[in-house]
Amino acid sequence: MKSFATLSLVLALSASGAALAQSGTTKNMDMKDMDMKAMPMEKMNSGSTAKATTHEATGVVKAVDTTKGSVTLAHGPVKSLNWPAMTMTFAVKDKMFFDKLAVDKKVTINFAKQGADYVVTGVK
Ligand SMILES: [Cu+2]
Repeated sequence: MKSFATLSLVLALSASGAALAQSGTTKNMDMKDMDMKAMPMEKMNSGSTAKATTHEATGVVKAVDTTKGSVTLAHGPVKSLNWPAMTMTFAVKDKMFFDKLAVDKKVTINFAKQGADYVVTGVK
């Protein structure tokens, strides 16, 4: 009888020990799940800060408007923005870039999104 009591006590202890170990494992798994859920959020955050980064496009100048401060470019795909090739107008706030922008000239520009505009930040 005494040995049975000891055995049942050992069983009870090992059972609770297993339960503790299991809850410990579950906790770790929850934390891993949280980490995995947090990762896309980090990507989204870095994506929103990426708006301030500059992009590069190579294309042919189609039109230049020094008064309005804009250049129309038939540019190739822009991978960093998932853009296909297209013809579009960029804002040119720094007038010195017009020295390098002439109709029918092939250029590589750097640009950044500023509000609703894509602004030229460099011309090669
Ligand atoms: Cu475009």
